[in-house]
Amino acid sequence: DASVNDRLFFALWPDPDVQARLASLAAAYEGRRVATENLHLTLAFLGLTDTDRRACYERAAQTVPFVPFDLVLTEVQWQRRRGIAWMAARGVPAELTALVSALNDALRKCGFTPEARPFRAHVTLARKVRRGGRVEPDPIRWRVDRFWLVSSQLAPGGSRYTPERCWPTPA
Ligand code: 2AM
Repeated sequence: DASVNDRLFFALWPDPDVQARLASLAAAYEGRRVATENLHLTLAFLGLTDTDRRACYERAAQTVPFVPFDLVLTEVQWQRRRGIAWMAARGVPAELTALVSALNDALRKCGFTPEARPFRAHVTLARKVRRGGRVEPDPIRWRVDRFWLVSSQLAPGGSRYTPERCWPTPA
């Protein structure tokens, strides 16, 4: 049963409108562009997770305080060394920093080891990009009112991401 060991991560999931705007910026890059419906912002990467651990992560997510916020994505950056193009925000809202920190704290109780590097809010647009630059397009304003547990499936055309559950849980 493939669902016993899913690759999971917590993420902010843009609505289709924001995904389409991100995709139109990704289109400027030659390389392996992230499929429009896969564009997202990772909060915590959990990796291969069994059902017990997953249940613990889901209970942990339930305890995380969430305050809605606007994320304004302002710049597209490209790094030659890693061959990655991504979009980021000049200023990360305090609510987002607090969310990641509370989420990591809650997940620790399930045995999760958070990323040691500081959190850098970004949406990966394309990989294996050999040419690029830094641009400041019209900012993308993204209203964030929940966060998601997402599973990743390997598919012939590349990974496919499925947002599975969100918090705060819809009324
Ligand atoms: P990235 O966009 O910066 O590559 C799904 O793989 C998501 O989890 C991606 O957004 C990816 O970030 C993120 N991620 C973080 N750590 C990862 C890891 N060790 N392996 C794969 N993906 C990771």
